[in-house]
Amino acid sequence: MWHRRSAQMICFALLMAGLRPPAAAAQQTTPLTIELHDYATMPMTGVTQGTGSNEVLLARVNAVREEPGGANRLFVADLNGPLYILDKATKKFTTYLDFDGREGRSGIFPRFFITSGYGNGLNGFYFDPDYRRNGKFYTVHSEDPSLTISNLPSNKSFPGLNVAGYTTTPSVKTPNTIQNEGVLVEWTDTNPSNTTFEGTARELLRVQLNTRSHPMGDLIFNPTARPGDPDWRVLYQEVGDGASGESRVVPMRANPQRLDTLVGKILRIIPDLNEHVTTSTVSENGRYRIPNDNPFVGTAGARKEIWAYGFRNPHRLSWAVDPENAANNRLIANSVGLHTWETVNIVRKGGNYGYPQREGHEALKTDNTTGPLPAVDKIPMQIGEGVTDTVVVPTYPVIEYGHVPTGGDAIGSGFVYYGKNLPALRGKYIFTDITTGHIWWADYKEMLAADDGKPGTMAKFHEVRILWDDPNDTPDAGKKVYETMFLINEVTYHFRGGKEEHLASRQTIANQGRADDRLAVDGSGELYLYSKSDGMIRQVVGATVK
Ligand SMILES: [Ca+2]
Ligand SMILES: [Ca+2]
Repeated sequence: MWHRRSAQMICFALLMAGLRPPAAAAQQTTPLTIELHDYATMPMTGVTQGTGSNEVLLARVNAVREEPGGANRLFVADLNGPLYILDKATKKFTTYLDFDGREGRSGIFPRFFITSGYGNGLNGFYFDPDYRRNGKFYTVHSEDPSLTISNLPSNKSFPGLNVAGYTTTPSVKTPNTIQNEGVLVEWTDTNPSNTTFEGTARELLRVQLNTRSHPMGDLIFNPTARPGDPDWRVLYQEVGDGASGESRVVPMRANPQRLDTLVGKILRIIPDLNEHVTTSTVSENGRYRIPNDNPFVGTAGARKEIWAYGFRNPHRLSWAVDPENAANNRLIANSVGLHTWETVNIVRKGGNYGYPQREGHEALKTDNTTGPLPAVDKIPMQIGEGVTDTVVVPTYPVIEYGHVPTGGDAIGSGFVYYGKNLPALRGKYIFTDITTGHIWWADYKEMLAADDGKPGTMAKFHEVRILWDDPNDTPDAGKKVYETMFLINEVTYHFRGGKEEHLASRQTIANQGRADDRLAVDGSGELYLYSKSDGMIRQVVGATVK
């Protein structure tokens, strides 16, 4: 009894002092096991024996979204170009659009770029919240700005796409050398009930990126916003830092912190020029509106689109919805770290997430190693090449894990589970590591509590094991339990004809290749897991704690 009380008091003292050590590794707890069912096999857009980091992936599936309104279709984006409609009943994929118009190919965009960089291609896809009525959806893709050919779309393979009047926008400038562009496009299908596109497209935004890493990608609408709410049909768009933040070129390195650039940011815009007309202004390029309540609207020299900043690669956004208390709803961004910390961040209006002066709960030094925070934990606000007199306290992640064997190399996506089928997952945030195929969970309430302004307090996270049926086994062999997705992906890669001995692309912690796993949710909040290495979509059909 005495010992227990002492331990409690020590814990209390640590907590009060803000000294609770960050959870760099998963906690030992009663394991949570999820059961996976092979749901759909993506058409192969990679090759079974190839070179480079991308073509060896059997399909670069990167977004799985359910058509709003309880329809029976999923829309699935492959970075290599196709946007498919997946019929949930027949599991049949239909190519709805194809972005790959490179070098005479049959797709839409002649400057489309996929060759290198893990995230380049058709990266983002999201439905307008009012899609059932307006047929609108949004995509983000990469283009090669060094090409001198036209950047106008072609409809040679998609005659229903009316390209008359389509014009591109001036690329938003990013300081220093440019190797990539991220392009946000609004599409309007006049007949959403069939499997073909007929209608128009409108370029909303084009952003310069310094390198081919960390592109513009994921996008999301607040799923709880309803007509009349300030957030109704307001788009949150992440833009990676284009690897500027790790550059040794000093002016480039500052880009994620600079409020006059769009890179290393999360943006908040109104795509429809007819929405929120009295509470917003029209953007510089005339294609979208900017809400008046964005945090830097009144800051001279700052881009008014910015909602939060100081990110490296916040490549996955999700919206945590607490069905019992709307005050707990949050936008969450998962950002891939440089050499040290992978992070889950609760996104605050105007928050500076510190990169490249912070990584995880530490300072990031100019030699790209991490160390203790400075005594005065503040960062000067930067607009242009100089800093301003304003200083801000950075916002810290709520979960972090290290580049260690019990961690991984690069955080994937995650979701707070709010579905009905898997009670064991309710209130839990479940997330992946891309390369190792680790899956973990954290308690969402702990994540909210860790969003306390203290760098050292983090939510704990816990291992998820995976029950899966190996197709190589005899039918009576039953399902086996796996520690991570890695072997499941490797077995399936070989089962589908993959000829490399191991999964492609060597990584430090995963060692042999990259599993490339991410989670998705459908309209009911049920979970799917998709993987590029083996080109599969799997459904989470069970979850037990024992
Ligand atoms: Ca249609
Ligand atoms: Ca904290």
